[in-house]
Amino acid sequence: MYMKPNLEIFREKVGKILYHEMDEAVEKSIEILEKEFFPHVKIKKAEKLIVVGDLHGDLDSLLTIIEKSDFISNKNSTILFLGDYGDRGLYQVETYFTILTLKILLKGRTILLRGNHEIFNGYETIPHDFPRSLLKSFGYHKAQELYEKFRKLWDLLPYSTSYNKIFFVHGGLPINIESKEQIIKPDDEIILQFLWNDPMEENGYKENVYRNLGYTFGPDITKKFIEITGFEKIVRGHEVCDGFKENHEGRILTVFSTKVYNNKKAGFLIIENGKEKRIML
Ligand SMILES: [Mn+2]
Repeated sequence: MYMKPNLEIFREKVGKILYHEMDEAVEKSIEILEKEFFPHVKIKKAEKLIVVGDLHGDLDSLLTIIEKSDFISNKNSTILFLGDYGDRGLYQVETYFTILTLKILLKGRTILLRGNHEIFNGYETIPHDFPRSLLKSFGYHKAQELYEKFRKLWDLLPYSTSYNKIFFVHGGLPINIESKEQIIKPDDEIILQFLWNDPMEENGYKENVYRNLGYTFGPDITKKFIEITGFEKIVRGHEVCDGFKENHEGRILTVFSTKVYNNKKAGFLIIENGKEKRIML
């Protein structure tokens, strides 16, 4: 393990990450996350918050964000990943290796939320080719061992976080929130919706037929959530768009940080001194 995360090393390691290096990264991350685990994490003292949406194995976008945001050298910055690290892209192993190294070396400044691709309660995503990318890198038996450890690691990732009046989650707002307590200690049904839900522009909710799981939720549900919790805005990932998308009169902001989808652009968000900066890659 390196003393300081070095972007050039992450680039040079493409295709060359050894089993024991990956295994060590996963084991150490589990150790840290076990001590930290809480379903909802409050970000307290970040002067600059860097928000990264879905990555899906897009190492290049990840390293570009780390570089452009000056995350490593700016000690007053925190990086928040909104989940969906593996599946789809060509560099899933490298992407995990990078974010886990950040978690290990800069743990207080690195937050990894859980996305729906960090399989929850056996609800598999389509695609789920992460096991195959482990297999390609490490061979059958070692890939299986590593995958078991990843499942353990995913169970230790928080479902949501907040920073001042902003609430962050991978998918969306549950349709049945009645108290703030349900956010701090969500049950399995709420967690599932945090990971899978999407906003829609008409009031009410519908079954999320596009995803086959969870719901789409309307502006009335967002309004109610804001009234109950006191948050003013929700930032999430999960949905394919050109970097950013607004719903519910700007109360919901989607951030999308991967270029693995054809013709889609990627972006990331910086929140500094109460101001939001949207940056395209
Ligand atoms: Mn997702």
